[in-house]
Formats: sequence, structure tokens, C-alpha cells
Amino acid sequence: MIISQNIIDDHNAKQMAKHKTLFDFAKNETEGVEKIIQRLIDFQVAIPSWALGTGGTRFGRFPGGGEPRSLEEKIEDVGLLHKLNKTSGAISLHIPWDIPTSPKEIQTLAAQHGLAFDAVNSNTFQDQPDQALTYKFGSLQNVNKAIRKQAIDHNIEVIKHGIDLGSKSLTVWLSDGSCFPGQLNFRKAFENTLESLQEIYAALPSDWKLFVEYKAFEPNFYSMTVGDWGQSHLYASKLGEKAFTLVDLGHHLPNANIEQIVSLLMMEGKLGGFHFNDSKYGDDDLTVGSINPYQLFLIFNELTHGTQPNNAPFELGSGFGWMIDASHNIKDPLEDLLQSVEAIMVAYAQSLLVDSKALEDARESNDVVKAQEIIQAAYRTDVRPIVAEARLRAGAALSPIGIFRDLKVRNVLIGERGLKTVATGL
Ligand code: AFD
Ligand code: MN
Ligand code: MN
Repeated sequence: MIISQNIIDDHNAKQMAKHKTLFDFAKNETEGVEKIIQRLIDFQVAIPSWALGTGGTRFGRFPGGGEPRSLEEKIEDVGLLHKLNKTSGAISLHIPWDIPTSPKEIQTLAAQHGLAFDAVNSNTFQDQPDQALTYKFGSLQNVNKAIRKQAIDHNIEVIKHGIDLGSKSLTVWLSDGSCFPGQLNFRKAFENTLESLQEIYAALPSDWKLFVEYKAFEPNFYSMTVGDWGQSHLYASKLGEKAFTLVDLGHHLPNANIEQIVSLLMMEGKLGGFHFNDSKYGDDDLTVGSINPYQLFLIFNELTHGTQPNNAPFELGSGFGWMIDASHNIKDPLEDLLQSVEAIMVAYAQSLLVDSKALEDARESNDVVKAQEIIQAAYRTDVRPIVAEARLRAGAALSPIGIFRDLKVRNVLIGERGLKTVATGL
């Protein structure tokens, strides 16, 4: 489904008076609002190809219909999101779920929608039907060299698909680990994994990055071979300058201080990027900002101010991989993704309100109250009119979800694709 610019402009016109009042107020209250708006316009978040269909749990799945049946339709869905918010200008693919039959045609289609290809993701956490050897006991860590080789070859294959499409990074998430004490020799598992990653790393083009994603538990429940940021950082630093740690917000043990992790990874130049989502208990993959928006803001505060020696705002636009990794069990996936992107933009905008100079002064004089006041004042500011203004100027919708609903997009997609369609992914 293609939404024309006219429809967006008409929709915006109806809301303009209200928006103008709200934005004028925000503008008066906010120092440097033009700069903030430009930064928001420049910021793009990649949409995961595997999150365009209905997610599920191991208990069940309740699809809502009209799911994309092919890579082409996935790109159309992301194109639709990007048309509505002008902030979803990239897609992150998963191989083998998204192998393009014709990379050239897929590139052309993506370009028509203004989309770039972000990190490509490998999959050695499932066995594929035509696969010779099983990953039941791990992939890159496996005690069996032939299995390690199969997993390495798969990752190199993924890099090749990425090169064909114009991606510049590979994300490796391993489910490798063990379920019971005694099952695994931790040291051997680490060494095997490192050796395997080194072979994959050697196949990376010179302008590519390798993101090593960590996760504390699941599907292995006793140990994970890339279980936390320390382990990921160990691999990344042993691999070399093209390897980085990827932070998936849902992959920590409860109450982990993710903003501190982010700060230190940045300090070391080893922060690769993010998988944004939210969670209350584990890897819940919920809508970004739906459970703990304060944490999201604190992470952005570290990103924008945390590591510069003089606390000058850091240019976030490029250099990191900004991706969503979520699952939509009960919501329309597209509406959910619009909400996630909005939450990211709100947190980013709020972080730009922090008076970093005053904050550093408060810290240097141990004025704890003042430091907290500065942080919270930014967080408690309603920046939604500023985020909406950035969208407006970029040609997007003042209310992306509003248009989505007015146009009954899901019904149109069901009409085009059918009620019982299943998108590849989780
Ligand atoms: C997993 C990981 C990883 C992976 C994805 C697959 O977060 O990023 O690519 O889900 O769907 O939980
Ligand atoms: Mn992830
Ligand atoms: Mn996950």
C-alpha cells in the first residue's frame, strides 16, 4: 500500500492549528530548538524485518492478518512506516528468512521507498530444513569442528547477501551456551567461539562492522557463551577494530544499569549499536518506552552527553547501528513500531534538553540534588510537539498512528494479502 504525500498533507492541515499552539509553547520554553529539530530529522532507526508479522510465545500466536508474505512486502511495510514518520529509513534483514531472489530488484524497491539496508543478521539458533548438522548443542562454540564450520560458512554467506544489498554490518547473536551445570567447558566454549568469530571477521569487507550481541539467558538457561557486555567486549576487543558490542535492551538480568554499560562501552570505542525494545521481566521484546521510558532517556543522556570530555553534545546521526528488536504479540505490528520509533525520538529529544555543563558542575561540587533536578527537568518536559514538528518538516505525518487508523491500513493490507498470511521471523 502506498500513501501519497497529498493524504499526509491533508491530514496534517487538519491538525495544524492545534500543533502550532503546542509547538509555539515548546519553542519558547526550549533553548536551541532549531538545532534539536535538525538532529531529530537526521536520526533514523532501522526496522527489523522479523518484526513485521505477529509475534508469539511458546504458548501460542494470534495473527492479525495482512502480514507481509515476502521480502518485497516487508520492504513495502517499512516503506509505509517511513512515509508516515520519516524516521524509519532502514531495514535490518535476517538470513535465511529474507534471502533476496534478486538483490538488484530488492535494492531498487528499497530505494523507491527511501530505505537503506542496516545490519544483516545471521541465524544459527535454529536448524533449517536443508541443514546437514544440528545446532542443538551450539553453533560457533560447538565441540564438533564440522558444526562450527557450518555456522561460520553461514555467517560468511550472510555477509555476501549483505554486500549485494549495500549493508555495512553483520550482527551475530548466538543462542550458544548450556542448560545444565557440568555440560560445558566454559573456557573451551569461549575459545571455540572466538576462533569461529575470527574466521567470520576475516571475511568482513574493510568498511564493515561486526556487532556481537549478548544475552543473559534463553534459550540456554544455565550459561550463555556471549552472556553479558563483558563477554561481548572481550570478543570484540580480541577480534579487532571492526568488532563492537551490540546492546539489546532486553538482554540483561533484571535491574542492570544499562546506561552505565553504554557509557563505558562508548568510552572504550566499542559500542556498536542497539536493539531497542522494553521489558519488565526478561527478553520481553515489548514496545520501546512502554515499561521504563526513564531508563531509555537515561541511555540517550549517556549517548548524547556522556562521553565527551567537555560534555559537548555528541553527534549521534551515524556511526552507530540504531535498530528495533521487538515482537508484537497482541498489537498491530506496524502501529507498535510507530509507537517504538516515537518513544526513541522522545527520549533522544529529552536528552538534548539536558544542560550538560550545569550537570557537570553539579557533579564536580557533589551537588546531588541539583544533578537530579537537571536530569529530571529534561525528562519531565513534554517534547512531543518538537518531535512532531521535526516530522512535519521532514514531510511526514503529525500523527502517524492517526493516519494509519483513518486510512484503515491494516484492513487494506488484509484485502491485498489475505487474512491468513504468515511472515517469516519469530
Ligand atoms: C533474538 C535476538 C537477536 C535475533 C532475534 C531473532 O535478540 O537479535 O536476531 O531475536 O528474531 O532474541
Ligand atoms: Mn536483539
Ligand atoms: Mn532478544
